Amino acid sequence: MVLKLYAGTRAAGGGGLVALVLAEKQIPFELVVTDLSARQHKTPEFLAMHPFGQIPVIDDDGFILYESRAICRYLADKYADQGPPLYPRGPKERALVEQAASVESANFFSPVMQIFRELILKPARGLEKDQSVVDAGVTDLSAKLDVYEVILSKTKYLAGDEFTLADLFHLMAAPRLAEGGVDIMTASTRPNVARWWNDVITRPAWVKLRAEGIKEIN
Ligand SMILES: N[C@@H](CCC(=O)N[C@@H](CS)C(=O)NCC(=O)O)C(=O)O
Repeated sequence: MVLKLYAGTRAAGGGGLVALVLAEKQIPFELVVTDLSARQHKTPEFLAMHPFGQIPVIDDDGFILYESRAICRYLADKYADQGPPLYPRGPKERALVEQAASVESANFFSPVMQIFRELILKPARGLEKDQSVVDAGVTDLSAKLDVYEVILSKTKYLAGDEFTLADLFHLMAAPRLAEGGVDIMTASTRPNVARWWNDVITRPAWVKLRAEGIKEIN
């Protein structure tokens, strides 16, 4: 049975990450469009798959998995032999991916979401942004990116010289900060971060996903 992805159609958030792994590795899948505005993620059937009632979820021949980063790891591992090696199997190489992925979730994601909520989510809901919250998020994220600049002055990507899940996880929300007027990822004061970010956001599979939305692969 073909793998099912429960997500929206936009390449955004966790659904976007999973769709990118599927695209990079050309894994066939069926998209089960889950409309949050219709609360399709809170039905008893959906909650039986994902007790927190969120997207994305996959159903791989009866194996149900939620949490986008866990899904990405599972798919990249299962399909290790096709497409780019997003999740290397050697213990040291994998540990370096996990190190950079932990940095993403512990250091990067929180200030990105702080800015994202104010600049993208609140206006979309007709709410006023709080500039002081944006400023605090930018200060926090800037300090983290100063460290990224050091790391990326030594390697092409965050876990070495290959693009891996650790880089991919940064695409959860940060690509939309520029839309909100925060061009922090490509600031000229951090040339290595800017080089890395431009490389990541111009990967052909990501550009296609952003332009066309999530499309099934047969
Ligand atoms: N940590 C989760 C976050 C999932 C998440 O927040 N999904 C959002 C859409 S991007 C959602 O389902 N929101 C509806 C809700 O939480 O009720 C993951 O990475 O999968």
